[in-house]
Amino acid sequence: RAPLSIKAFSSPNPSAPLSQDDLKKIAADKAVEYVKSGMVLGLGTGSTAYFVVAKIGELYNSGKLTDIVGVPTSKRTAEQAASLGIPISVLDLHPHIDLAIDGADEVDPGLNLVKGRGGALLREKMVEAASDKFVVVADDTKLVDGLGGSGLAMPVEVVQFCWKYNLTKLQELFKEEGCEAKLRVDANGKPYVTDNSNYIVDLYFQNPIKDAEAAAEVMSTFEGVVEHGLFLNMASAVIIAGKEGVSLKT
Ligand code: ABF
Repeated sequence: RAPLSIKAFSSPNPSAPLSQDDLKKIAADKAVEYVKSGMVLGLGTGSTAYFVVAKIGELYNSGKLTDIVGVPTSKRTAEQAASLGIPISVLDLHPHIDLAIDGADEVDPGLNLVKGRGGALLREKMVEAASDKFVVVADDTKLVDGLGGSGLAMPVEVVQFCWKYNLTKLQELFKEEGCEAKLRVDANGKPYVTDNSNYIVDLYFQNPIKDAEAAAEVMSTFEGVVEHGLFLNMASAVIIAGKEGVSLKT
């Protein structure tokens, strides 16, 4: 992917303590600076992407952005965009996306990502892979030395049919990382069902994944694995907001 040329760095006011939401909003606003009139936009999912869509809606409604189309990565983002009056579409009608902006769960030093804790990984990966530029927005809690290193889930979307079969295979694949695989459940203790009617197996690692590229390749060969949360070599840039300021990594 072509690198982005804009360099961004700013220092928030040190006297005013910033919440995690403030940081997400700062990163989101910075990312929206890349949005131009006439673009087809991949609209991400999650609490940081929420601020991105809100800002795009604000600019669109004030007439500062015109002639844009958003391709949402989840039903909830589609609802948010539609509620703001942003024109929305789907990949089948807009297979070429100029710019996608989305959050992430983990960001490593090579700008590789874990995504999908919000449950939208399949549509996110499809939309972001179809984008000329993919800008990630995150607060600095998302930075890790190695993927899987946060101790939080790395999601894998699987078909409902014999989901346990894949859960066992995934756990076995990552046994050296001390992986525990769990079926994601909703607030009622029922299996969480994605926008695409699949289940999610969450993988918890004691140690970061040794070879993420190899792992991604192997997971993709498992019949019944629809998509996994490793987004490797996809990000054009990552905008990270921390207490010290906002930085752009390309
Ligand atoms: C999406 O939202 C996901 O890929 C990721 O799971 C999540 C990040 O959420 P948040 O911005 O709320 O931390 O981008």
